[in-house]
Amino acid sequence: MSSPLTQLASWKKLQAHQQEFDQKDLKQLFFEDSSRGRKMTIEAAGLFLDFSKNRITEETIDLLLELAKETGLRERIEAMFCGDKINISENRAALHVALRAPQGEKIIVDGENVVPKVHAVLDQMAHFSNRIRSGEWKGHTGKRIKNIVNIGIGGSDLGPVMAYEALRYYSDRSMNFRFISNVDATDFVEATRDLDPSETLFIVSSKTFGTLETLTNAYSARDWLLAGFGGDPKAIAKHFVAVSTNTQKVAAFGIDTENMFGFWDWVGGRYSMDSAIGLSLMVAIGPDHFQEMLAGFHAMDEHFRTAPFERNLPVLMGLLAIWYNNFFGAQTIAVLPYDQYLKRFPAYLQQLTMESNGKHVTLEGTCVSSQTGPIYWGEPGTNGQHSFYQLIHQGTRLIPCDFITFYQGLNPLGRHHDLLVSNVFAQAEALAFGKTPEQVRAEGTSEALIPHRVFEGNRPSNVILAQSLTPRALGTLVALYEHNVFTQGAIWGIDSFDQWGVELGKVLAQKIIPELENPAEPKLEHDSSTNNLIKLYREKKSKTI
Ligand code: G6Q
Repeated sequence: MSSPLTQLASWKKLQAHQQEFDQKDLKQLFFEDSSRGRKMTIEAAGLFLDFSKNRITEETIDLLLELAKETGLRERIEAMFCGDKINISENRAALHVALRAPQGEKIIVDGENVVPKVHAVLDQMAHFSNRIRSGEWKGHTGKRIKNIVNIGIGGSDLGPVMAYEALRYYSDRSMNFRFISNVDATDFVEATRDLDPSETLFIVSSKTFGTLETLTNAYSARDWLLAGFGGDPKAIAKHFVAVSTNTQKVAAFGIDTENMFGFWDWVGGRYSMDSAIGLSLMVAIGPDHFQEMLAGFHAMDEHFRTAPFERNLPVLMGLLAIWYNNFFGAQTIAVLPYDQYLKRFPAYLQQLTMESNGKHVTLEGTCVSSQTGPIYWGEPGTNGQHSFYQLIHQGTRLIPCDFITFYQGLNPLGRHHDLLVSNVFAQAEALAFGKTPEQVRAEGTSEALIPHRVFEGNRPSNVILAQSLTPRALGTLVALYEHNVFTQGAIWGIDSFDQWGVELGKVLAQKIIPELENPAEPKLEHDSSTNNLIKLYREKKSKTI
């Protein structure tokens, strides 16, 4: 068994090195090297990263690279790209990179080249999307489909909805796109209340086709649709398609498997938005834009696989996350997109990062020796500035921030874009350099108020810029975070591709469902709190209000 991470020579050196930062702040680092702001930048695959406002020196990078070497990051990357079964607890490959591999590439899983299969499904998706978009695909009564409703949850929802919102600019505005995920009926009712069943198509997206929330919503959708067609089951064929790996269950639900779009067990849910799970997105933006997005993903994949680590965007961002998480005790990372179309990006990243790296055992099954996955969170700027930024600027916690913005906005309007981007630069500057008591005093502030108005500064951030929010840029950005997460997981030596932590609650819910529904008083054998809550709910649920 390999020695614990915290015993590695590079880890110990990083611990010692971190102490130096008690004396050195960002202001001093910039003062010592006036070219820092230009030097500590990288441009790759159309993304520009300024990482100069981090609490690092060149030595920090060297030591972090040493850690990457000692933990075998290069070998882990190769293992992923080669289709090795790196998801060891599920005995599967994690091959989302194959979803965007160009035709002609070879990626072998269990002796089979999977790239042709990927392209066959992409062609099937394109054919279907074109038929819907052109109006050739008609509903049961011959009407054109105007409403697409994706039913899915977790990885089968967050990616499609994030990407649809992100690329809405490119979407067919004569159509409506809705996403239903929650088992709370409100989600279903609100998403369908103004829709005409004869113009509506449901895409039931579920890798397993066994997920409680998705199947409950799919059955409600079927009832809703049949009610609109006087109960005629023939209507299903024109109004339901499925995205899944489970043909049998799709057929059992009553969806013609001709109208099923497949993918494979080596695509993890949270890594699936560029598989058939992205079907609703492809209908929205069209196959060509979808292909452009895949090209963006692929460009970042290539960069990640081939660029030297010191010039490698995802590797550097992953190492910086480790630096703050493990050596400064930072518990969270804020992702702050300054583009309204990216409003769902932080929510998407929450799953990608925390389901992947929220693990407490190593690949060998022993307890990790250090903290693992930080909490990712965020909101689009500038809105966040008027709510939680206070804590980032003046609170007691260290919160590294990723600012994301574009040189050009998609909706030019007066001064808006300059004002937006000025806020990115100003926030990063304020966080890094703050405001000293002397500066506050010089503004004529009374002595009593000075402590309240001081900004310590020395708060780290990355600034990520791209030309504009194109499908390609979105693909590149998502792949950047996928590989950033991979880098972190590889350093910690954990399985970033399983998610056993979501299982226990699901199993317990299955036991509780009949205890809530059974007309006869059930014999409850939970703890006293759960028993009491169940009793209370049973008592109150039928009360007239
Ligand atoms: C993601 C997880 C999880 C999954 C959902 C939906 O990595 O596996 O979020 O995507 O539980 O699962 P199905 O697609 O099987 O319905």
